[in-house]
Amino acid sequence: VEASIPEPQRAAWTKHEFSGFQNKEEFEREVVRHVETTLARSIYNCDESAAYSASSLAFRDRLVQGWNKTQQRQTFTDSKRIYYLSLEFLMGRALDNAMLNLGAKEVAKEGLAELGFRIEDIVGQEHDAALGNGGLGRLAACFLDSMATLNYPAWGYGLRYRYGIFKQEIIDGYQVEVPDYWLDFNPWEFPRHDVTVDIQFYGQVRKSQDENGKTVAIWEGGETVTAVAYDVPTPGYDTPSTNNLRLWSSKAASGEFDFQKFNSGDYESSVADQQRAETISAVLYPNDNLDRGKELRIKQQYFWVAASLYDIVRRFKKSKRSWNEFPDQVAIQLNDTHPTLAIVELQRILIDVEGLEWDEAWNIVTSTFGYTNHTVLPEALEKWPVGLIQHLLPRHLQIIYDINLFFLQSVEKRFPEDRDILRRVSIIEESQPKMVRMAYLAVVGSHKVNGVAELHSDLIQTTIFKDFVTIFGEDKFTNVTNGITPRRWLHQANPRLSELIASKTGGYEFLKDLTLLNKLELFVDDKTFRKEWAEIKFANKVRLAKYIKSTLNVNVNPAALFDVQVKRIHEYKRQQLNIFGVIHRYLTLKAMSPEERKKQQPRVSIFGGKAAPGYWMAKQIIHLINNVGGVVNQDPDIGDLLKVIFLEDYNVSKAEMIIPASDLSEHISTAGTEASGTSNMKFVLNGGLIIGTCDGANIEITREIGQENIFLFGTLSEDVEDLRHMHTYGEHPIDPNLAKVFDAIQGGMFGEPNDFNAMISAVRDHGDYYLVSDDFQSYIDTHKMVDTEYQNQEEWISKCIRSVARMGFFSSDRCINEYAEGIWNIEPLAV
Ligand code: 475
Repeated sequence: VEASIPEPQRAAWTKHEFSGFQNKEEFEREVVRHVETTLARSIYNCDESAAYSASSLAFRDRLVQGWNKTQQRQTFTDSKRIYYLSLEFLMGRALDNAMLNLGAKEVAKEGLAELGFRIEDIVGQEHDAALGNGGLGRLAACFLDSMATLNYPAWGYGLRYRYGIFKQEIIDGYQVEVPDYWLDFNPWEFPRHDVTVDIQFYGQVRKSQDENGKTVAIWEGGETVTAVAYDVPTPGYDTPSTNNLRLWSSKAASGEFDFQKFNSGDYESSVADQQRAETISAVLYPNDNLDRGKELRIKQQYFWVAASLYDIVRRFKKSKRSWNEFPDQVAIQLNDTHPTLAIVELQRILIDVEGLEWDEAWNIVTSTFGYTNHTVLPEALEKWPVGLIQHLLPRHLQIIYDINLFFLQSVEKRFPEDRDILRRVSIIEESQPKMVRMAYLAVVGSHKVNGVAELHSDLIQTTIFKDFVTIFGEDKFTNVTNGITPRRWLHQANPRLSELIASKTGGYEFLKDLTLLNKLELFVDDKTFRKEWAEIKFANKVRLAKYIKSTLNVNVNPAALFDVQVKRIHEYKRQQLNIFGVIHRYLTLKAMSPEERKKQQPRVSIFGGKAAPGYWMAKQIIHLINNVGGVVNQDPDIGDLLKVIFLEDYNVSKAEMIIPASDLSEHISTAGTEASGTSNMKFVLNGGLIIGTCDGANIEITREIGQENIFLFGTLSEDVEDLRHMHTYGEHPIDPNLAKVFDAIQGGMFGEPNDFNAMISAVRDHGDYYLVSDDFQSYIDTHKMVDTEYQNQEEWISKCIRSVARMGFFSSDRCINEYAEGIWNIEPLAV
């Protein structure tokens, strides 16, 4: 690296190498320097916000060291890189993570203390980076952490939304959405005003002849928007490796801030053009597991994909290799179908710009891409009207048609007697209007397709992609069960538990090899260990109880069983089943004599999660939860026996506080609907047990930790179809206990009954698609078992410890190694 500096200047450049702070003294010096110079503030009125800013800048300086080295090394060794394309990166806070990954949290803690601050308060100043909705976006963030920790040469590519997921406020029991403007002060991004790409939209395609007489397509006209790169360093744990997350921001192309309009005095309309361009990266679509088919959304997708590919191709071309080496240098992973246009865009670059033949180009394309599916819900599968793509990206539509033509020709040749198969597998759905099926395009254009848990990977191979398995063979389809980073979800969220585990497993090695947790099994019967374990859980519950008191002014008893369901609100995730179960519990308690009540296990039912702003039923569920809380929490007959809490604005940093405080968490989706779930893993890793259905990763968690350590209930996925059929065409009596719950709601016990008509009729009158009534009895029976088992605290703690000891499989490090070996074909590159 040094050799690239010309000899006469080399000494001057290298003698000034800056290495950030190395100890407490130097950390303090850097904080003070940043307060005074970078922030231009007086050190005599430095508040927590300024202390956060200065600490972040001090850590950022350190990150940049490793980041530059990592990038230089990747460039000089010219090794294969993985590019992870995701429309969402739900990163949460960065400072605490940087401190821990760099191993400098103690230094910072002591330094901040000497400067008069508590580190928790400083870390708590940070605004979450919330560029995601839920599971898919948080998975991308865990993957970045693992890819850096394992020293893989990896880049993330995403959009730099000006507004992340909205902030949720609960007003009179209703969700209200407030915009999340988060960029006021963001020390974690580096604007690269010199790294820009002009992205074309609209226009026309003209056929022409090149100098060899070959017909070529020329895409011209339309409008141009400029993508500007913003880089975010993403550090690994206990390694200098620091990868890059490149987020694109849109602005008007420089020629576009139109001098003609400007000169002709049309200043206002030229500003309007500017703003229109900036709209592309303005806001994250707030839908989880739902595709609404908005034009701006596909503009976002193309804008981001085209800028990223231009960047990737530019980097590849510097190596002067031949095009057939592209897949040896570049792997691109599609996080769901959102970046599927990348397949078309690369094919376009190769044939229209670089002049390759179709087949050669298509080989390169399909060897480069891998596609991860995250959902089988029909309403989430992306489809775009042909007419919209024709208008927005006319050349891409032609290429999509050609991809489809060649694909269908090959299918027809192989299955000449199947009259229906072409219609079924066509990338173009012959509906009114015609639609482009993005998942099919992603399958056809990738060399590997994976689901995110075993059941889900089996399901996609037997349902939505069944024909494609026949056509391409089983080897193209695989499973990579999701994982979570133990750095954030154990070490950062639950430092005391992490420390206790370290004391028993031989230090913090388990954070890099999570299977070392199995050493904990040796201590299951160790009295003092169990006591410390229980104390940590209790302390985490006390902290959450204080938070509940300070935000909702409800007193909850930290000795009660904390029963938690926090995730996006969705009918398939069945928060309605949970709240109906809570109402059943309330009715049961009310019907008891005071003596009988005294024998009951006290509970706190804790909910949290956002509803998509247009998802009316989900909002009704939130409203019911809040109204039930309003009644139950005031009821003197009930006291500590039951409290119902809705925590506002669930996000990554709140998850870090809530998850370690759970005794029991709920993962109760209708079987076959939750692709994997990842919070299930986080809860178990933090010493909580699960009540869940046989769905997603719950099944593999059960296999790993043992079925005696999990509370499973409900319909199995293979029986769901038959039950739904019965609901529609046969008898469908409502479960009698559920009917009593409905009566209570409709009798006005929880406020205006009409507010909840839709929730009840979905079950009673509209076929109960999510099987709430079918699963109700087994759900409440299983909760009864939970109550009984919780009374035996010794046995409960043993189950928790054994479960944690067996969770090694669910590290996202394992998951990334599987991708690296089975899909990306890349090797680690230590700095
Ligand atoms: C699954 N989001 C979880 C998680 O694999 C799984 C879809 C369309 C539009 C916008 N957002 C989406 C998802 O599909 C999504 O978040 N899926 C989730 O991916 C990670 O653990 O079961 O629901």
